[in-house]
Parts: sequence; C-alpha cells; structure tokens
Amino acid sequence: MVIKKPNEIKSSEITDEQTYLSRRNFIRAGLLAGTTLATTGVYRFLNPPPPKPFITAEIQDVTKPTDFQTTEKLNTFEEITNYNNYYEFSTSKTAVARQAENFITRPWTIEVGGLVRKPKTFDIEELLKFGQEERIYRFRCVEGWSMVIPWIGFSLKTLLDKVEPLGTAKYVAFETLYDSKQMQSSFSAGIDLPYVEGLRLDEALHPLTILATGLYGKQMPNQNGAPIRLIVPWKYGFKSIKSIVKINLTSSEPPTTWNIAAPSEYGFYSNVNPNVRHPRWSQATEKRIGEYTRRETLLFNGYADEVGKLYEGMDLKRFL
Ligand SMILES: Nc1nc2c(c(=O)[nH]1)N[C@H]1C(S)=C(S)[C@@H](COP(=O)(O)O)O[C@H]1N2
Ligand SMILES: [Mo]
Repeated sequence: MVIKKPNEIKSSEITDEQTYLSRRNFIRAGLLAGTTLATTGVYRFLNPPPPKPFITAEIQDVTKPTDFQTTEKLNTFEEITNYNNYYEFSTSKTAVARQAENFITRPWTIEVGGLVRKPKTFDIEELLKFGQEERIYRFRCVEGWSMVIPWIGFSLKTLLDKVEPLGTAKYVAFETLYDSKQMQSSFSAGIDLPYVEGLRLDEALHPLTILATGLYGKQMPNQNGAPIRLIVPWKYGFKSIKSIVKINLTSSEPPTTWNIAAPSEYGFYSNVNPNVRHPRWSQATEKRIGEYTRRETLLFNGYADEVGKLYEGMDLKRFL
C-alpha cells in the first residue's frame, strides 16, 4: 500500500477542497454561511480519512486492444478509489468511498428504450458478458484535476446496436439510480437527483465512448459508479455518469444535471478545451493527481485526432 507523506496529503487536500468549495458555492452560498463550509474544509484537511482497500471480484477474459493504451503513468488504485465525485453519496471527495461502501448493486438492470426498434432491459450479468476490454484513458474533471485510469468495459455502440436506434434518434439520455434509502437527498447533494446526462448519437457511437464495468482488472468499485457507468474521455468528467439504470434515445437534446444546476457554467457538450475558460477559473492547465506541478490541458483531453471531426463547423466557444 502506498503511504503518503503528510505534506503530500496536505497540498492536494488544500487545492482540491478549495476547488470543490468554489464549484459548489453557486448553489450553497445563499443557503449556508461560507464559514460553515470553510470550517468543514479545514476539518477534512486536518483529518483526512485513511485510504482503505476495496475488494471487488476480478473480471475474467479482458482483452487489451493496442489502440486504447497510453504510455502515461497510471494513477494508483488507491488514488482512483479514494478521490471521487459522487454527490448522491457525499460532496466530499474523500468521503465518497466510505459512504458508498454498502451500496447495493445486485440485482441491477439497465432499461434501454425511446426511439429504438427493439427496446430491451439488460441484466448486469448479461452486460458483463459483452467482450470486456481494457481502456486506459486520461480523465479530466471540470474542476481542474485529472488522472489516468485503466478502465474495463465495452463500446456503448455494442449495446446501442442491439436495440437498433431509429432514424429519428439524435441523442442518448442516461439516468443514474436514485434510491433515497441508500443516497442523500437532492437538497443535501445540492443538485437535482436522479443525476442525468446525455450525448449526441454520433458521440455515443464513437469507439472511444464506453460503458465501464471495472478498473484495474476488477469489477467497478461502488465509489466509481458500480456496477456500470459511462466514460467519455474527451469530455469533462461530469458527463461520465455513474451507476446507470436507464438509457433513452431521443430526438431532442436531453437535460443534463450540471447544466440544470448552473446553466451559465456547464453546457451540454462540455468538451475538454484549454481555450475556453470556466466562468470562474481557467481551463488551460490541470493538476494530475499525484504530481506537484500543473500540466497543460489538451484540446479534447488529447483525443482531438479521434473526435475533432464530430465538431467540424461548430464554434467551440458557443457550444459549451
Ligand atoms: N451519478 C453521478 N455520476 C457522476 C457524478 C455524480 O456526482 N453522480 N460526478 C461526476 C463527476 S463531476 C466526475 S469528475 C466523475 C468522477 O468519477 P470518479 O469518481 O470515478 O473519478 O463522475 C461523474 N459522474
Ligand atoms: Mo467532475
């Protein structure tokens, strides 16, 4: 196990807690005194919970296609599973793992419908039998931090092909489970729940877009969106919706959680773009978790060769 030096923990906790506070302040400012939040932040910074191991089953028969690898250093399992955004469980990144520890993910189904020829409800056990591949992707949160994560999963296209989208289908809408017995309220989370997201159909069908069922060779840890979540590596992390129970094909652009929460700050597209500022901070650089200096953020998170074509003729400063 990696034991972090105390000063290492402190510097990252300070930066990240501040970013987290500033992201949430839009909605909380009027509800709670800033000092309450600041005190919580200081408390968490002085008392970071220890990383704990999460045991999930190995996934068998994972192939490793050469086109989806990277030579960049991977983030550790400990980093990936103890620094999370999953507001249904907690708005503190370091508390999500513990809060989601007992999340029940069996039985689990995804209902796929809307503008399709063959609507179908898929059982998770069936989805886990779709050819599982390792996909090592950069992952960039809109807050300005990033990781490199060895996901396991399959192309979303594999699933969409089975339901046969109609010609009128132009978008794909996704929904996370909302269970008030296992999750906190929308009020506590500060965002509307259930969490919803969406993609244009061509984005959803792109070979880089996956439904992830695990990471580091194991089934998906609860805090990372068990048992199955979306990964769209060229978009800000909030597009990568967790613990999906519904997929709906639609003719018009579906509503998305962070756009509903703060429409002037988060758009439908949310492609990683160093040249377009968030209204309250620059997106030109990012902090790779585990590194000490910030690095340059890449257009489309470094996937411009693969996905640039999807946005030809679109003004990226307008379609946020
Ligand atoms: N249902 C749901 N999905 C979610 C979120 C969330 O709060 N709820 N957070 C998003 C954000 S902001 C990020 S950065 C990623 C974080 O994924 P990770 O914890 O696996 O790194 O999940 C995204 N998907
Ligand atoms: Mo994020």
